[in-house]
Amino acid sequence: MKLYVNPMSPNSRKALLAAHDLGIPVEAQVVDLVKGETKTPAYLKMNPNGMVPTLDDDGFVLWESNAIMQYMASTKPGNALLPDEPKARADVLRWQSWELAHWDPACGTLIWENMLKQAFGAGAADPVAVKAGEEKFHRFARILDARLAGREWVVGAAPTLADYSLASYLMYAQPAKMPLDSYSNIKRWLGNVEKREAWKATQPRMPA
Ligand SMILES: N[C@@H](CCC(=O)N[C@@H](CS)C(=O)NCC(=O)O)C(=O)O
Repeated sequence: MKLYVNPMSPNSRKALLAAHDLGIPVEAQVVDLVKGETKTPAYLKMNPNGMVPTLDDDGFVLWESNAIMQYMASTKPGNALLPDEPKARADVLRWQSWELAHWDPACGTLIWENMLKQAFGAGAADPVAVKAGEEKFHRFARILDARLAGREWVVGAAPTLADYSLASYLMYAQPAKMPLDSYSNIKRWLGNVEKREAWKATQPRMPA
């Protein structure tokens, strides 16, 4: 399988986490977003969104990080990351859907305002946007924190794709100043994810 990724991208990391945990050898092709490598005609032919990640499995091209994760897991029947039991599987899909619909945008505003904006020379953080981002973050962090009360993992008793999807944006919790202080369950759970070999193996080297 060939995986077009950028190691700094949380969505790319989701696909890499799944591949690593499942023991699927992937040929990672690094795509430079700043140089516009996701906007070339050849890349857009594969992924018209001009985004990473994109998977190419012997001509089968797939984009959307969570779909890629599920596809990878389904090539390894019986694995714990995507349980076979219908209710557990639906629960994984529920949290991966919530992650894309609510959690990513909540984290994303703070990543842009507090971290990327300056790095891309787009000016200082806008206090109004930061405040709105923090409110959005709190709205959804409360839900995830409540879910994790008394639980080690988001679904069932073992890590699943849902944990990796939900944790990926938190790789930037610190530089993006995500207000995690009052969410003790999220912090404990994130500590569990960070201990996984797959998390360590996919940790990018952060620029200063
Ligand atoms: N929903 C997509 C989002 C992918 C996405 O936003 N990728 C970012 C990097 S994390 C990207 O490639 N951005 C480039 C752009 O927006 O032009 C997924 O989950 O794969």
